[in-house]
Amino acid sequence: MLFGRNKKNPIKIADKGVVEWKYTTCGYCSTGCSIEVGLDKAGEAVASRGVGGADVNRGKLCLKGIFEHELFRSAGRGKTPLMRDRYFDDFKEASWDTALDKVAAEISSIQQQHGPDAFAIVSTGQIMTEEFYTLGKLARGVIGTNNYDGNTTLCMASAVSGYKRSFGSDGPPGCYDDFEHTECLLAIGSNLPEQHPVIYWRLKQALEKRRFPVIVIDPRVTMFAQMADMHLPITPGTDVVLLNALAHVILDEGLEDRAYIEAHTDGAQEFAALVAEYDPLTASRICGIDEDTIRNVARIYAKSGSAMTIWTMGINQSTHGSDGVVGINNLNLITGNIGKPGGTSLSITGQCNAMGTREWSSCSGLPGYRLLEKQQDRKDIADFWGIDEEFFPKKRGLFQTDIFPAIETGQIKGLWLIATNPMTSMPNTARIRKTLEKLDFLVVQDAYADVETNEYSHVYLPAAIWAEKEGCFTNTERRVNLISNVVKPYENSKADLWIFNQLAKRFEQGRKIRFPESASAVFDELRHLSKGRMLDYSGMSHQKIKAQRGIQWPCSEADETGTARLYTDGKFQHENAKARLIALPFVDNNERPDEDYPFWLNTGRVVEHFHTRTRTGKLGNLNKFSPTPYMEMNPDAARELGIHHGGYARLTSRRGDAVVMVQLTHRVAPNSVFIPFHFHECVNRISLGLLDPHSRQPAFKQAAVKIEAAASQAVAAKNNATSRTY
Ligand SMILES: Nc1nc2c(c(=O)[nH]1)N[C@H]1C(S)=C(S)[C@@H](COP(=O)(O)OP(=O)(O)OC[C@H]3O[C@@H](n4cnc5c(=O)[nH]c(N)nc54)[C@H](O)[C@@H]3O)O[C@H]1N2
Ligand SMILES: Nc1nc2c(c(=O)[nH]1)N[C@H]1C(S)=C(S)[C@@H](COP(=O)(O)OP(=O)(O)OC[C@H]3O[C@@H](n4cnc5c(=O)[nH]c(N)nc54)[C@H](O)[C@@H]3O)O[C@H]1N2
Ligand code: SF4
Ligand SMILES: [Mo]
Repeated sequence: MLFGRNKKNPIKIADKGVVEWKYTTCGYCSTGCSIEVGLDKAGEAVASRGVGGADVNRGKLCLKGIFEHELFRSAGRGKTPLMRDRYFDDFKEASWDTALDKVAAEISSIQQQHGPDAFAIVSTGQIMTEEFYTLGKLARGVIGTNNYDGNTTLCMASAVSGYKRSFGSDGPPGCYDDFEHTECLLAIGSNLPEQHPVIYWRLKQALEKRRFPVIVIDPRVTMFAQMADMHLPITPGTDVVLLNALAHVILDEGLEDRAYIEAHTDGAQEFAALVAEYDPLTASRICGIDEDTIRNVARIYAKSGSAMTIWTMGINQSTHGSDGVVGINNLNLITGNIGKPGGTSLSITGQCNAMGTREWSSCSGLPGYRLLEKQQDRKDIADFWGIDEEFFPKKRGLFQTDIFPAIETGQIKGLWLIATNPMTSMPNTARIRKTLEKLDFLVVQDAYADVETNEYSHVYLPAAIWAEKEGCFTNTERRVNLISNVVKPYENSKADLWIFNQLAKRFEQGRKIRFPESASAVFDELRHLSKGRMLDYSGMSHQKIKAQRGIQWPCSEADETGTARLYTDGKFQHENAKARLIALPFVDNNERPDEDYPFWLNTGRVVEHFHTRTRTGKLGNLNKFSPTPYMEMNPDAARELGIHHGGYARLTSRRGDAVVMVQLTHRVAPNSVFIPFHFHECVNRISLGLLDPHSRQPAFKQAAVKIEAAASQAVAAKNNATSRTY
């Protein structure tokens, strides 16, 4: 016997028979880990491993990355184009030519009958930068609709808007290396250990070398809150009040960096006058954090040699999302914490390439952070593409969250969805269903044919996924990294870049503009268009990016490596090069719990799943750890309602209802519940999603619900019915 009674069973790592490792970058979250995918003798992807020499992850991966190679052959992938006349008919298989001819013909016919903006395009944060740029060229330069946006409106729009208001441009100024230098970390509405596990690991590594205070602001006791030195369980949706109060204490006690404020900011007086109204006592009654804690946090932050703030959806997905971001920037400007090691406002991005779409897709403007509103920017791009400048609109069109209501009212007749699944990810599922049913024409371009939104399409275009293609992603810290091609596209699916190029050929203007076929040729256009600009790519190439395992922009032709931080010279992107301190009066406009709907509904994510589970729902090693729609509920609240751990509960809001399994936990307060949004026909049936006035981002984190015990699992199964089987 190999294993005698006294011998331990040794851990053996299965030999997967890898004969070659290929370099790529993770396609889930925006951490941007470098991955190598192992191929066996037959060329099948059989393993994934972290890349040791990559600065981002230093050999580590989280559990999603470890199983990423299983994606390529996972259930539900689209094999071939599909078509039907009405969305409730059966699909018929079609050739690529037939399907693309149909899409082009429908776009032209809708635009001729109802005007160019009656056809809308909604894309994603999950395709390559070269694909984004090409889609932008097609949408803005060829098709010419102004109703073109991305799912980043559900995700990063508030960060973008806040950066623009404060600094004059989008672009996160900091980087992960700031953890190595900071003397105080404030984390607001971010569950880093679950949603960006490898950034969290970088933080833990910094803390092992040198202690500094970690302060977490989140209504829930997340894993991050548990490890923090201080946890501030804020009243939902009131972060702006707390941020104003922190500034109040700093100015009141003379702890600000006066020299920095005078040299580099505008608006200090109006700002000081507004925050004077937010004394800690007044603020505590709104945001639920006691006045001594407010004073204490303000002093720790302002007295640190350098201090930084990170945030994610707890800030962005709010009716005060953009203001929350500006509030964070205000705090860092008055304490002189922008552009220095360990001093920064670092928005933790969501999707793998949410940054790439912000930089290059033309969704909100034109490539390279150019604006439709600026004549010179329109001219630059029109000249480079070889078209008439007048073809561009002079201001941006509708955001994603305004495109859907415009379909509802009949202003928009046709829609093209690329790598996004609004049937599960948008608030108020019943309303979205009705909206999609109204469309004269819907084309869904997705790697998975079983994505819920496809139930309403007329044409389905099967896309290749992740490392079946090649190109770049930009991560949270502005690092451009390379996805090299690892395996061939699944069955008859095609790279998004190929699909965009083929479609361009079907329009007259598309034959006038040049559409390079390879990702590296597209990349050359990005280098050219970014030369000398804030997001300079001109010193990068696919080879150089791979050799350095990612390069942070700006990287000019003269640069060997990229740049870790922005605004190190205190010069900002507003015309007078100053940053703005902006007064933020708080308006209490959320749906709040009341007698009829007594609980706060909070929504978010779990570590095992990515978004609407098109991918992670199919991978055994991920789905088996989190297979069921569930709700975190406080045991005291549950007892009063006769609800049990492991039982089922029905939640009702003013929009609809949902049934979930109950997990009793003190992570949530007695008047709050938390539900992950990954499951179809679940929490977005009841969410509200009021919009932020600046960013148009939905407040997914605040709504009011009532809760009752549900009779049995059968009810749950009926209510959560999905068209998928696993
Ligand atoms: N495993 C996994 N990782 C992911 C993703 C995924 O789906 N799965 N998605 C990626 C994407 S696209 C994104 S955008 C990020 C999101 O990453 P995170 O924003 O970190 O994740 P969420 O769970 O959406 O929300 C974060 C926290 O906000 C808190 N919150 C709710 N309301 C408030 C409030 O009013 N104030 C404050 N201060 N906090 C509040 C919630 O309690 C929650 O703990 O994750 C990325 N990483
Ligand atoms: N209640 C609630 N709702 C939320 C949130 C929340 O916190 N709470 N968070 C919001 C946020 S931050 C986000 S980012 C959104 C995400 O919402 P969605 O973007 O709708 O969700 P995903 O499941 O990521 O959809 C991406 C789709 O792209 C497909 N795909 C992947 N790679 C490729 C590719 O290379 N090409 C093509 N063509 N398709 C591909 C996938 O199969 C998948 O169907 O959800 C939002 N909704
Ligand atoms: S932390 Fe994000 S980028 Fe890194 S392996 Fe996990 S999902 Fe991928
Ligand atoms: Mo996101």
